[in-house]
Amino acid sequence: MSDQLNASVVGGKSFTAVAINCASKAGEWIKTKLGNYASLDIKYSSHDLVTEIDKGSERLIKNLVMTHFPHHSFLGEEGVEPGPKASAKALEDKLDAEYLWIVDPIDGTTNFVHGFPFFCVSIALAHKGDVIVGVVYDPVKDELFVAEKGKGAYVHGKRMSVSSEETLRGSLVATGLPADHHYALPVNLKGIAAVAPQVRNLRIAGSAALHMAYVAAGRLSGFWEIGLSSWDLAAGALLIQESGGIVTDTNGKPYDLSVRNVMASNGRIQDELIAALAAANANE
Ligand code: 2AM
Ligand code: CA
Repeated sequence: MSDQLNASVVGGKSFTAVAINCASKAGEWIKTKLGNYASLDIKYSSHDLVTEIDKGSERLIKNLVMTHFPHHSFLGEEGVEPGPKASAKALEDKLDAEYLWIVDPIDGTTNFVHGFPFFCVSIALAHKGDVIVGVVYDPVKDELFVAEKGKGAYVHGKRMSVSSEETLRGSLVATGLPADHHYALPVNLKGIAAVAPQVRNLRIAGSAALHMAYVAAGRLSGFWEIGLSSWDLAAGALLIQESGGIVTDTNGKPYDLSVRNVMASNGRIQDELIAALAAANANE
């Protein structure tokens, strides 16, 4: 057995199998709670919501991960104080971990709260800061997106590859409307004004991780957003890289876990998208 294989199989369960198990269990549970939850908290602002379902989903995932890998570190959105400073600090504190699970228990909480069926569970495992497993599960469509570093990315068991669009003109591109209305939203609005006239059309569906999975699957040719956190991006970044796409920050710096302003695409339109943001002074 190779060292690589040894490292990723502990107690008979592979990292990827545990990630898939966690995402599908949490996703199925979340789906049963759609339109059926008791409490809603405002986190950072009225645009930043959390329900007891987010917290329950994270507990479920954390318990399962810790049962299999008690010595691994865990970074989940709901274990961190709200706000960009706290999320950057929480990642920094754990970046040295040998194995770090990075979890968004519901990405697209606002959609979940409103019954808009576009949200997912996002689970990544990083080894010494490098994402080696990424799983995104959309329970509404029962779609499981899975990537292992160096081994490709799959949806419904079929290998994914990014779209072949060469130009912005022919591209469907997504972005987000950030919850931070002081800094990130105004920047992204400038980007939207710049990019919208250049692409076939823009989509803003409210889940960064699912948008990233759609870039990996070739359904979107690009996605960017300002002011995200590691748990929004880690799994989706590996999905895209393993599907032949490119993930950088909005200035073109290669993706790592600290990236908050993301630009992801099929690779072919990456430079044009970054240039469009730069020309509008909308890349940070
Ligand atoms: P979330 O649903 O897990 O919070 C929408 O633009 C995207 O931004 C979603 O993926 C959402 O993830 C993410 N996001 C990042 N920071 C956020 C915040 N403070 N409030 C709401 N959504 C946020
Ligand atoms: Ca979330």
